[in-house]
Amino acid sequence: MASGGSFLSWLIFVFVGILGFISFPAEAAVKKYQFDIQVKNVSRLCHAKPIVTVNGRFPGPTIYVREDDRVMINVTNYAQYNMSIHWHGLKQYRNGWADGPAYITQCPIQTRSSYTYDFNVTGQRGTLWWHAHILWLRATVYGAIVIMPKQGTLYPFPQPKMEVPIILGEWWNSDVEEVEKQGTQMGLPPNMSDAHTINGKPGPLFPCSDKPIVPLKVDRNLFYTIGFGKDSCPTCVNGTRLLASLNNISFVMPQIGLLQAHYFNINGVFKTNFPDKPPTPFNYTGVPLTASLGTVHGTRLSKIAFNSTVELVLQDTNLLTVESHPFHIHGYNFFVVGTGIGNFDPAKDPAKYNLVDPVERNTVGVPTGGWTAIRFRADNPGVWFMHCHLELHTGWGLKTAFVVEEGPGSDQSILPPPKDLPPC
Ligand SMILES: [Cu+2]
Repeated sequence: MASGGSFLSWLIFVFVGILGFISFPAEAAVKKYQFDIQVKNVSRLCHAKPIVTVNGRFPGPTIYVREDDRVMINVTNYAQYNMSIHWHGLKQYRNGWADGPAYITQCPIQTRSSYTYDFNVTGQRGTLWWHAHILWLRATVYGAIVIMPKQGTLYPFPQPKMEVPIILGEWWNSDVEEVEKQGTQMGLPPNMSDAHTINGKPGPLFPCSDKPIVPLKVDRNLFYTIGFGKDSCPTCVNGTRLLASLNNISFVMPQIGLLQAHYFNINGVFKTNFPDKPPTPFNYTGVPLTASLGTVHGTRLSKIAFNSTVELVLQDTNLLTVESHPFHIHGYNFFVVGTGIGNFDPAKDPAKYNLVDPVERNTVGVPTGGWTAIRFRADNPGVWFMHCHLELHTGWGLKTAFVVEEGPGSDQSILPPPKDLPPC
């Protein structure tokens, strides 16, 4: 939230790039824009209210000009407030008439009247912004001005691939002019804003915002136990060596890439019989289990249908000892919907999942002697590694991979391998 002191403080961060060059051929030395000042209903944080806008947009339109252009912006006021617009940072050499502050360089544009801000952009480039310069209307009446270099002149930095103006602002659920009036009556700073905004949006953690979509319905439930174990090792000092496993399977690295084997249908490299749950359920986090658990070795993967929704519960165990493991999945971000200590309870724990605003990650810590539940949509075809990111554990076999099938669409199949893909 904004403090009273930073009420209506604004910043513009801008990444300037080549899109402007493409979108706006520079032969036109006069750039004309029409700004209609309109009241429009806009909703944020579940609160709809009428706000003053330019052309019905919040934030307003981005102005693209080139250094040395003449710019003519005709402002027509259809709102009930008087209006003036300031072109923030433009030097307006000898031309204060186009600067905008009400009662300083002009009288405001009255309702149903127009005024054309007519100015040259000289000796400056980069990204600035424009905003209302009367009352507190700049809370909603603002936008970016991108000044590109002259044709044939480059920016003083390497050309970026694209351009995205990022405008920081604030949102009040109440009418901003009313908020200001109330503050004045009380003799105090007005109420703080209800949210900061980026390009007019408060972000996914606020109510009624666009949110990343967590799969709510699960097509495939996976439950993988994480365990340590011992193998016999005649050449080792103790005659044994440590290993690690998922669902009691310690992964064996193949001799060629699994993705190649899958793409070219090469048999004998891996099997797709990785079990969806441990072969024998037990009290995973009870007393340490040291007996032989018959851990098997294999290059076993799990096949996942294209675009299916997957829930994977990673359950730590007390096989030899409990431990915390940072699990990483390639090819996807996933949502962490739940976590807990002890044994995952499929009857009770899902009811406690966070399906509203779970974190989206590519790596998640499975707590010591606990579990973590993640969800993702398998919309990326290919072979995707999943492993503990502690190299020691990975080396002991704490890994597997998903074979995600292809979809029917033309852009839902694995791309052909590059020609210089290294041979094994
Ligand atoms: Cu680990």
